Amino acid sequence: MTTQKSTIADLAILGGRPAFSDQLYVNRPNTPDRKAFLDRVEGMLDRRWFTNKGPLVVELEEELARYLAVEHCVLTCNGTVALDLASRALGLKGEVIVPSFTFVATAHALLWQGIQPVFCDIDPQSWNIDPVACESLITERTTGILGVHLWGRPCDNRSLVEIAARHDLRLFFDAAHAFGCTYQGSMIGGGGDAEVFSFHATKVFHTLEGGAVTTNDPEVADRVRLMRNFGFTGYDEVAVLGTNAKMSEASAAMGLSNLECIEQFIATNRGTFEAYLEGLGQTRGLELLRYDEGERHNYQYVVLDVAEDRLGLSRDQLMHVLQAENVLARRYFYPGCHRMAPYASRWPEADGSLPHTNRAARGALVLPAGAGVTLEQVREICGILRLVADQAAQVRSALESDGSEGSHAVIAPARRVLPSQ
Ligand code: T4K
Repeated sequence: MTTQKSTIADLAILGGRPAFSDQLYVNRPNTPDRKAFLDRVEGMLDRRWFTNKGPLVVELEEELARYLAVEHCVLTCNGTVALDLASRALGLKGEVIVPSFTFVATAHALLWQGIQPVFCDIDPQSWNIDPVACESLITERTTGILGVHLWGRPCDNRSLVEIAARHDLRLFFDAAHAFGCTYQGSMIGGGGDAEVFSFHATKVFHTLEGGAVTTNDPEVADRVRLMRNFGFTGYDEVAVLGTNAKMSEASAAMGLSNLECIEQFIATNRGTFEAYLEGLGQTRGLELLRYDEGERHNYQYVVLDVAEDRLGLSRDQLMHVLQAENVLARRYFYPGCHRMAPYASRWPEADGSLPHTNRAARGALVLPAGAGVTLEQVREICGILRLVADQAAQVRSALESDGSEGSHAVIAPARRVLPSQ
């Protein structure tokens, strides 16, 4: 059920009824054909083989390697652990250069291995790691570069490859957002020494929880495979330090079933993105991040860049307005890893060298999209955004005069939606 808004008095944050009776989330999980998934689960139950190199995991690794046009795909239990394994398999230590404007898992995976993440600023246009800034951060302790294809928009791979070669560094990518996206026409997955995917439930392609390391280097793939299973080379033989990073058969059943629907998921995402594009038009102070038409994208993230000086409202004020309407927009990736614990206290000097990161973290607002959001709802969200943008000064003074800036918000600024904690 929805409520049309025609004046700012209709806004829920100022006392009106919420536009949506149900909460609209950023990227609810996609669901495949149920029968296809359940049939695979039935087979798993019949076989009584639930994990440890089961046939569904093996099949999914082959299918994904084909889809991503890469030699090796090693599945793991999640993307964060896949980052851990990739950094170990590449022999990284000392310092690794990484953008701060990313999900905190990217930096955590390095520090978890005792590697210092050296935060690099982003390019203000692409919001991806800036190669020039990256090269200026290389020291004698640097062993690698970790790029992030943020929102699925590819890094400047060519420049990064050149820098890595010039300084004899390892190069790998966090491709958590980039499933089904291309760089210069080739599927992301075979770049650098390795790429790492997240197949978390909220990703366009998911395995409930899951991840993968993909690479064209057989030695890297072998090392990741060994480490993912405690380092076992035989029943009683251990060759290297390892962990348990295996994917379960139930996850692979979901992955195989989702892979059959991937083009449909991407088409839905694209439809949602285009509806936002059309619905927002040229709204002052609200710029929708675009995708290069020359590449393939998965369109899973619909990202607004909110320019407070042009809009007349801050990004956080706009987020509170939307959340009161049950539009659960998110501030990914606020405030930037460098401003989070434990990085902020250990490397406080990083803040001064990341102006573009700090600007992006102040402006980015990710809108509900993907499964569970209809085109009609997108049009209505755009209507609210246009209403607020048209009368931003009045909205701001109303919010600031009654102190209700955040008090009606469904999610308080620093809180996350944690249904079960
Ligand atoms: N690198 C990058 C660049 C990443 O973005 C990520 C993960 C990683 C590495 C690490 O990969 P993993 O280890 O996670 O495989 C979410 C995801 O948990 C996380 O995977 C993702 N990036 C990140 C960008 O978003 P939260 O803490 O914001 O998730 P949460 O619980 O708020 O859920 C997101 C939305 O989905 C909400 O709007 C609620 C809805 N939801 C969520 C779940 C789990 C559902 O409707 N159903 C569900 O089952 O991190």
